Amino acid sequence: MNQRTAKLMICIASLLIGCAVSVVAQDRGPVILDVEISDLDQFGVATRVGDFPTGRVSAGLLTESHNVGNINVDWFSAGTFGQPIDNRHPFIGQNIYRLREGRLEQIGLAWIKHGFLSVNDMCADDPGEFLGVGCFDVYGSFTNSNRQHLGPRSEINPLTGYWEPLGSHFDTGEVGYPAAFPGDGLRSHNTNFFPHDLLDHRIRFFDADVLAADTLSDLFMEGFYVVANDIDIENNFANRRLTGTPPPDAVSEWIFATSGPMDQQPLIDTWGDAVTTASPATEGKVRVAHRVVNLGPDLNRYEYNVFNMNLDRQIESISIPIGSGVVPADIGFNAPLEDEEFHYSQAPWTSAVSGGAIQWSAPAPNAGNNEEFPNTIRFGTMYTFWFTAAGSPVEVDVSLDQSKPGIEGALTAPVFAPCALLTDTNNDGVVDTADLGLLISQFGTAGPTSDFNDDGVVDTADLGLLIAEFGGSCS
Ligand SMILES: [Ca+2]
Ligand SMILES: [Ca+2]
Ligand SMILES: [Ca+2]
Ligand SMILES: [Ca+2]
Repeated sequence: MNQRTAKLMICIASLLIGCAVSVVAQDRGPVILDVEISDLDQFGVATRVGDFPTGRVSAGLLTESHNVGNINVDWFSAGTFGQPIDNRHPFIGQNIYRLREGRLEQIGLAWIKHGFLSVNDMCADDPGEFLGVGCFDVYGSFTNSNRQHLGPRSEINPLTGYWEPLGSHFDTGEVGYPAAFPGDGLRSHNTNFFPHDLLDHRIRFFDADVLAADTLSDLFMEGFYVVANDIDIENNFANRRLTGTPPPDAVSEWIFATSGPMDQQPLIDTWGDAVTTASPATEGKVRVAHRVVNLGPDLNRYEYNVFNMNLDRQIESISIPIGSGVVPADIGFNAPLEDEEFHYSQAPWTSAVSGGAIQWSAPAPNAGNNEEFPNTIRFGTMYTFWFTAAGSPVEVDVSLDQSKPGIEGALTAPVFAPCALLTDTNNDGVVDTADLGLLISQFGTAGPTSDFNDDGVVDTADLGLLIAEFGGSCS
């Protein structure tokens, strides 16, 4: 009889108090800090600038969290005016997306919401400065769009959940107005009103970007929690479909209703032919999804989405091998316009086709425009890339370059691309001696398959092209 069985036997014999408590205490196990997002609702418009349908709108959404671990989680307020700033609280992200031609695109995001005061619903704990075990805490759309609690996402390390209050937005104040640089750690910025404009820091989107959705039910909201030491970030993200009703006149507002239940995963996980986490993921998670859309005989559109879940190092360029035999057309890019993250560029990424790959990269920051950092993919944002091309899809690895310094090199993830090599005569995905043999057998003739430069003869020029690509592979 082992110790536990003996204990249970004694419990059964006594039939009374004390036994259950001692068994639970023995089996409590390791400390688990785990917060999940438990509700997403009320996508509410706050303000607009400009008349519908050519204006711009700000909004917030309701989020609820749930402590599913076995330890209380810090939920301290950042503090009040003139007092030391406290960084022991969660951070909450808010996003809006659309489907356009079936392609998922992010069209808006808010600055990060700083959590404060857990109401501790559905449990025995009183409201306070921690989220109790098993407890829930909710913020309505109005609270999540109150600029008193919204700060730049770039101030947060999403991997560790750390935020440095000293010199932060809350310490120094609104950009463009008298500010106490470099800051003193005491809260100086603590208002929802002036000097903010009508749209500042909330989820912001253009009427035109919503109207460009495939239908007004192809809209989605997404919310997520950043919590220091959370052992599982997968349950911190949720999305939900929205249906938008346009304003009845130029100065009224959109109304958004939820459509279906909350779905506890990042929205990118619901889209495309496949989604994977880029590897290595030791410094944070980046999701990559792709979709291949057949547009007609031998013509496909290739679409890629990159969503940064909690990589602090940020992504500044991507490269997809397509070989030398593919000519991409209709190359496209979408990113949401960020709020005025201090010193970050907003410039669209540019594309280039070279070296057997198609690349997109963030342009260098424009110092003349007071930019210090490129338009990187920061946590909680998704950038979209696409092109059309002939040829059949094959599996290749997309390469993602990180912006901030760190340990790991480029991240990779498997996607489909129309990879083809100009001198891969036998179409087996590699240029090797088999292709060389075919060229030799056709040398001095018109071909038919080894006249790579289309000048009517297979000669040393074609041999040079093959040698330059020798050993090349799409995978
Ligand atoms: Ca979690
Ligand atoms: Ca201050
Ligand atoms: Ca070959
Ligand atoms: Ca030739």
